[in-house]
Amino acid sequence: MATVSLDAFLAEIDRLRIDATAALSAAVDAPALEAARVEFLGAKSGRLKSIQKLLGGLAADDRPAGGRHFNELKQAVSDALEGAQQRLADGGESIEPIDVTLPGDPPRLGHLHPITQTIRRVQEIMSRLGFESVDGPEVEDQWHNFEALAIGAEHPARDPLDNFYLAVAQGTDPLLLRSQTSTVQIRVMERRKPPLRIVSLGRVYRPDTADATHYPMFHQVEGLLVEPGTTMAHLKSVLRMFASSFLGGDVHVRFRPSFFPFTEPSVEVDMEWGGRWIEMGGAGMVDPAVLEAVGYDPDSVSGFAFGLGVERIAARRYGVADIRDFYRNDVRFLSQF
Ligand code: FA5
Repeated sequence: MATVSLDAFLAEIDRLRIDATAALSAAVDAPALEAARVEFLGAKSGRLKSIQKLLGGLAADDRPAGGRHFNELKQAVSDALEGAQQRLADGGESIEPIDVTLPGDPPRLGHLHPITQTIRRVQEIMSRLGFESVDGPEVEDQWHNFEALAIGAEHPARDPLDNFYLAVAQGTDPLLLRSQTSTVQIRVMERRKPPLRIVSLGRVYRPDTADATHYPMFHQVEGLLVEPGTTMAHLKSVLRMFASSFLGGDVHVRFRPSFFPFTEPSVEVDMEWGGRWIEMGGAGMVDPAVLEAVGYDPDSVSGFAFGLGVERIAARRYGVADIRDFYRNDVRFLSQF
């Protein structure tokens, strides 16, 4: 009989325990389980039998310990066999049967935010009046947000407390988040010659306290038309046509004398809502000083401009009493539109 050390014997026992439990738990049906049983517990040439034969090669002192480990192994493999038999008798792993005839879970369909829908609708209406949609940057310099619009250095609209100025290196021109879309009028007139009909919709920012008609980030729709012979009558017709297309033929529009540094004369544009007048925006004839600032000849062309609050016209259209609801991200509210 070949001699064998106790360490080598115990290593054999460990390997067999691992192989046997893996094989028995992997058996998926009765023939596979029987094959595993024969491999490990077979009376003639099972692997347990071979290990049992090694016992005789242990030194006499090691034999009691070896025998104890062998018996434990035999018990463990027998238990694993019994567990596997039970598992197959119970019908294998418990797999939930799938009823393929049941209807599936339909994915919830989303849609565009009401403000985005409003923006697209405004662009569509204005394009039918010949106004092309253009974009401008949200981070602006002082020239485009103020100076070219005749808003001088001392004008209160430039107050740091009324704007979101950005931190820039000392000595460089301050930048800010634009406070109005009138910036785009300047950018377009600087690049192009009249005639012009453009509309620009985008975000603007003001440190206003949020309430039912104010939000610190909101959207404006800016319109600009520059053509020879343009008058206030054209401005009023375009705004009335826009209002009746967007809000319905029965909407009342009111023009109230006002002041903006970049239009002359200037008006506030109000729309009637539930017996009250709501200010929707400002408008006027482009001031000759602005036309000159962008290199136009105020003696040969004139133009009008307007800027309306998108949240307010959306609120009027959808019957929303508080514009903050547009930004609460409550799907129960948003899914209505
Ligand atoms: C302007 O911003 C001018 N640029 C409009 C203009 C354009 C005049 C072209 C002349 C020619 P005003 O500050 O009034 O004007 O803002 C216009 C509209 O933006 C307001 O009538 C209102 O509808 C909307 N608005 C202003 N502040 C807020 C705010 N915090 N939240 C929501 N809407 C606002």
